[in-house]
Amino acid sequence: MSFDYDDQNIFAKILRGEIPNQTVLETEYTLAFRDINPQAPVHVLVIPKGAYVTYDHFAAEADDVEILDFTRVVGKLCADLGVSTGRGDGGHRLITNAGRDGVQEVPHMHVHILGGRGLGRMLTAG
Ligand code: DGP
Repeated sequence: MSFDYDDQNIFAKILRGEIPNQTVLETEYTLAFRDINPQAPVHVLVIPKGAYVTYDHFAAEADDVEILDFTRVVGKLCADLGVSTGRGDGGHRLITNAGRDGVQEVPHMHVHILGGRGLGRMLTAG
């Protein structure tokens, strides 16, 4: 399996500092920032700094340290943003759209953290 990464995508430009973002958390391997078009009171995007198109690309080719860091950042953010499932917080939904059928808009791997209100059923038709 091979994955083609387009380094002109918006998130690559954000990582290069060419486009501003509202950073929530940054580590050596991972960046988290506010979605420009929030769909819920909490809507944060988490991206690896490496050049990965989709989650399956990341899972296949990222180093263990990148995957560990990304996973820990998502967990820390859920707590920091008040959408954990611990401490009586209300919980959250993680979404990672991939490819054509996943209706992925930006071809740099990202996970949406959504929460702060009831999010309804997972999928709607169409
Ligand atoms: P998707 O690829 O469909 O999972 O969604 C991409 C998301 O990225 C979408 O919710 C809007 C957001 N987005 C697009 N362009 C920008 C941008 O320039 N800055 C920020 N912060 N978010 C963006």
